[in-house]
Amino acid sequence: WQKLNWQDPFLLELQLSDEQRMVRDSAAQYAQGQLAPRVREAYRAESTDPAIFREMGELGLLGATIDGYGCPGVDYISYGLIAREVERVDSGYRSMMSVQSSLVMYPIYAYGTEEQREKYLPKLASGEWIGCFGLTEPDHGSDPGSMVTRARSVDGGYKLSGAKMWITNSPIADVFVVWAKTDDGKIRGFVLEKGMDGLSAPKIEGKLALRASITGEIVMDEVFVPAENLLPNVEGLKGPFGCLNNARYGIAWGALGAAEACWHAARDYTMERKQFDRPLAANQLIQLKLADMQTDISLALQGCLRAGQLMDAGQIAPELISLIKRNSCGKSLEIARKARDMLGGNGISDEYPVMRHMVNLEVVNTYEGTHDVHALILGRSQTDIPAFG
Ligand code: TGC
Ligand code: FAD
Repeated sequence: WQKLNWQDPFLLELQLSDEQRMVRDSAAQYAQGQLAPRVREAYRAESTDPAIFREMGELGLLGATIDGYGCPGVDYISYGLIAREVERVDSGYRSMMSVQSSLVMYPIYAYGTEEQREKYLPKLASGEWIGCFGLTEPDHGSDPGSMVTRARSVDGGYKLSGAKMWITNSPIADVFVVWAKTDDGKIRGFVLEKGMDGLSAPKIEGKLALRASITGEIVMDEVFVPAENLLPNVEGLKGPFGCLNNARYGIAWGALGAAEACWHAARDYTMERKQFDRPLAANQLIQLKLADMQTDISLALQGCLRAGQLMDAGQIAPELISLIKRNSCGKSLEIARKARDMLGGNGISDEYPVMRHMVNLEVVNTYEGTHDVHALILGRSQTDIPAFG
């Protein structure tokens, strides 16, 4: 019998290849060395440093699964490991990275022309350009199929009108992947660029979560978009959902990084802190919480690893991605709430990362399909009955 490795009960480490460990180590080194020291101030000031994109670009963390165009072409397990390391510091930093990678670079790569790939991907990969993804609208969030943003055909292209809401990176974006309905009512993807007439991206102020990641609107007032900026190779909701599959997969790994940070902080704190003349960790109620955290995180990581193998083999069903996204986010949020409680009054201070992770995870549990919407996706897959509307 082996002694249990309490931090890694399933020995995930031994299930990784040398290359996956190398990618993970380089992401961890960057996250702990460069991101961790500045997150507290960024969060307090609600400020997003655009230099982070260039730093991530230098390390090959943007569009990491894409082969060519300045991207390293790593596998999906490596992509998950990167998300976990970045989100161990802050969900907002992972958000900046995963929008750029899965929601901007991926659709240009998968649905774009060769000219579009060559024009946009290298600059997005290096972080010289920042991208955003506009699907959600003020009145259409969980139900994006009802969007009202329109792309009217005109001579040489389209005129886009409408508004997108809650868009990560939009106020600092150079490249906007926007989904709109054309004259025939079909959903199509368009690449807009900063500076186009009629395009603006005001910041959403007053966010109480994900404060290190800037969020805004995209407002389009008859924006002329040339025909060559249409993504030609997809139409319908499967366009944006194809991108969301990748992003949701990354979130499933990432949320667990945030949960691990909370678990370890709660363990360290309760080992040190004494009440009633003994460490808090000596109490059964505290140990129960630590055991639950360990169990939920380690089982969820194994699920993500298996999903990554299926992604890499091209055998994954989107519903399995819903399962892991929902499980990781829901469990991580519960873990962060418990950890916050275990730190007592100190749990509300930003001297510790726990409350920041907790409020961030409220967002992560909501975006890219809410916890309940993913339950309905899983319900539909078992019953063939859509319960959405
Ligand atoms: P439904 O009838 O289910 O599907 C319409 C068409 O889409 C296809 N499809 C998919 N294709 C690929 N992957 C998937 N996961 C797919 N899901 C659906 C489907 O096959 C169909 O194709 P076709 O060819 O037959 O037309 O559509 P519905 O309107 O009934 O959808 C229902 C529902 C609830 C599942 C869906 O609307 C949904 O998932 N809602 C959640 C919305 C959401 O996730 N929004 C995310 C916005 S982006 C974001 O939050 C970024 S935050 C990132 C960050 O900062 O990190
Ligand atoms: P709603 O759809 O109004 O849902 C509200 C509540 O109702 C939820 O609890 C939901 O589960 C529930 N509900 C909805 N429908 C049903 C139903 N049929 N049955 C039962 N319950 C239901 N979007 C983008 O396009 N790009 C981005 O980059 C982006 N970044 C974001 C960043 C942040 C910080 C946030 C907060 C959001 C971001 N989003 C982005 C939007 C996000 O995807 C949506 O907020 C999310 O999809 C939910 O939509 P909604 O906010 O309109 O909530």
